[in-house]
Amino acid sequence: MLSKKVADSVNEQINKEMFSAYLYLAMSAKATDMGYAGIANWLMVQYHEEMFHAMKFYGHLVAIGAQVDLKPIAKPLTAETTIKAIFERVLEHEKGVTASIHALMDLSIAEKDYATQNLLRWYVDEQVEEEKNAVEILTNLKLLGDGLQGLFMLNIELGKRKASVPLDFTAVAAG
Ligand code: OFO
Repeated sequence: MLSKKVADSVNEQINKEMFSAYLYLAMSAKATDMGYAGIANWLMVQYHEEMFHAMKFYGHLVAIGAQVDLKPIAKPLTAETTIKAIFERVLEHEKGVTASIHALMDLSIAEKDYATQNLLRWYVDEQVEEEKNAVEILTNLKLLGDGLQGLFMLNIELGKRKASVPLDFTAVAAG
């Protein structure tokens, strides 16, 4: 059984993952508006990844018999006007998520919640990957240049990304 503190924090984290999904969906819409379908594809895949992260936490609460307590999702503000600024925001956002996963791990250790610690190890690894992906895209932007030619190449590259998580969350949500 989860302690109340851990259950509350997992519910908060579900909200953060849902917000992440919403943010990437808004960014994807923005990239589409700007004419970059490939970049919009990468951000849409990221939206799916974040929904999967949220539902994996949801499944953990279900499996352990703790209450799911969904909270309102904030409006994602996307003031960025360039592709480079969008990916800088992606990296900054993921660093914030990493910090909240680590805080949740610290709490689970303090509460001697071994099941949640095991689950969180998956998220710790996932965050290494998420930050690495954003850094790689920013490095490519530096190498290719963020002029029209560079963005054209990046658009083709990011258009190849495919979802690596199931798009039907029924199984993961069942815990
Ligand atoms: Fe982007 O890793 Fe979840 O939030």
